Amino acid sequence: MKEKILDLIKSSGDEYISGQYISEKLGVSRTAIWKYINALKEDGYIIESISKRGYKLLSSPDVLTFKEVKEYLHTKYIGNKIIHFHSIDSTNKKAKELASLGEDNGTVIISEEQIGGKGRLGRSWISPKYKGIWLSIILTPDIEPLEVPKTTQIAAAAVCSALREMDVEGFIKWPNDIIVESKKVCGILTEMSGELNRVNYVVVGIGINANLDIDDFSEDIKNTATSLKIQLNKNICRKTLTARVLNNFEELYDDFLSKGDISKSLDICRKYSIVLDREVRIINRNEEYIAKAVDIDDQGRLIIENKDGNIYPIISGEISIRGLNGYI
Ligand code: BT5
Repeated sequence: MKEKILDLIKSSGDEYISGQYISEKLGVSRTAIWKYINALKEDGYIIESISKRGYKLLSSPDVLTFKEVKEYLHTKYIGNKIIHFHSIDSTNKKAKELASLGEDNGTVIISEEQIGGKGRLGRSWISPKYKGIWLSIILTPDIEPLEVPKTTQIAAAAVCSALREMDVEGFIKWPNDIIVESKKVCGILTEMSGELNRVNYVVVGIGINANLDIDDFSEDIKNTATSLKIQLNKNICRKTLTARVLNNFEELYDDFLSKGDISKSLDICRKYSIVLDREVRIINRNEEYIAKAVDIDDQGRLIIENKDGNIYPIISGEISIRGLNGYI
């Protein structure tokens, strides 16, 4: 009911909408409407109420509910359903739970805060409340498990494109980081459930540091992490960025499913790669060595040339890469 009342108030634009009208239209008492309006105010909506005239929406909060994101979405199925939380341990964890119960392809889980946000290999991801975009997309593609890492490249290309639409010079640090001004602004965590030759579901987790302040980062990552707010010196609108990411993601993901290759995403990943043609430090479990990143192949693997001149691919997910100077 709260949602329906919000829809009505939104649809009346700059006009006041009377309590009487809402009451008749939705079949609820004036007292109940008043309670719902108060609940909306608690959610961050600024609603003016004037006796005898009614209610008018002055501003909506920058929350990432379906109601707030949908007007910027141009997708067919990604984000058709957004399951929104104010706080959760991890959107990836929730997405996996729901996917295993049969949640639809394209459903997106968003939380305003994660208290157990996850990075790769058991690392943690800092996700303070109302400051970032912490989301997970549920996908049920009919692809081979070996192809699943490609969705990380698709997501990286989608985030990079979304940032560039906003005139932010984002770069992709293969396989799963987006970098602005040499610091990490976004990380991607792709997880899957499947059998040897069958994918049950894929969860693509995307964390974007939108409006974090420097003190939101723990001491150990203050020098390597940044946010769009820190870079641009202003708050950014999280709901439009969320929609841009999902719009770009669907376009690139559909291209992959229809053509069977990720060439469109790879064009973006190569163009904005921050590792290609550079010497990189490769940290592979116990060993660490320096090599040159020479290409990203059609599978989305990083092709490196080691000091003996051997050229070989690295598969996403097994390796982290650190640059020689500082982090990248
Ligand atoms: C990643 O892992 O970069 C993947 C991060 C994915 C986060 C999203 S948020 C929505 C969804 N739900 C989840 O629970 N996760 C996904 P990795 O490459 O392993 O990088 C993790 C490392 O980045 C940490 O060990 C820290 O050093 C650093 N880090 C942690 N939080 C950060 C932040 N907010 N910004 C930049 N760096 C961060």
